[in-house]
Amino acid sequence: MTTLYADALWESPWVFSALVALEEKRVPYRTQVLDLDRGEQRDPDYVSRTLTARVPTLEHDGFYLGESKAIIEYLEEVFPGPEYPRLLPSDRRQRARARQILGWLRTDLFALRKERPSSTLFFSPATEPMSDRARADAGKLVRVASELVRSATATIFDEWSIADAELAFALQRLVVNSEPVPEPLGGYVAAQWSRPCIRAFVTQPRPTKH
Ligand SMILES: N[C@@H](CCC(=O)N[C@@H](CS)C(=O)NCC(=O)O)C(=O)O
Repeated sequence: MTTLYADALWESPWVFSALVALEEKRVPYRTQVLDLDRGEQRDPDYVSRTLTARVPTLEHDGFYLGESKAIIEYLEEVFPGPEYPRLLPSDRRQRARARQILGWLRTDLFALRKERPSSTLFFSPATEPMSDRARADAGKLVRVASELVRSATATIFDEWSIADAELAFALQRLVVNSEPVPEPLGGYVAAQWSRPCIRAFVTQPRPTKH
């Protein structure tokens, strides 16, 4: 049996990535939510099983694995293409580039991520204007995305990959907060957002946020 441990608000970009990966692979799984505000991730049993005590965590046949990128790589190995839909490109250089994008989205754009948090995608938009640093991050994101995305219906590589989902999530930080996003990026985000594996995350029932 496979279980994905997720935040109860369903707003974590890293839970997003893990759930999209499971959906894309079309493997049966269940979800278990943890209320992070109440510290449920610090339950001693969860801590000892998961090592790093965060979400997402994947449990697969008794093996607990944290860190979304590790989860993606694990799912890709356990449920490999072409038997299962791929999460990463089959071409070596494209696969390396996809890993570059995943790594970059986890380690850069901090001001944008702080001022346009993922909660704004699913609850309410930001009310404060962006700082110069967040604006610089937004400019970098748009520049990189414009290099990668050639048309609204295109994918970054020859086939869809998890990098498309994560890039669309990052761009949504601008779209939902009415920041200008040039075409074809706006159309690309909309097209990605209608993909069934992504809809599965977007349509998760969420509690009301206070
Ligand atoms: N690098 C990790 C980030 C995971 C992460 O930041 N998880 C947050 C929720 S978004 C969390 O579990 N926070 C609770 C805590 O650290 O106690 C990944 O990619 O999975």
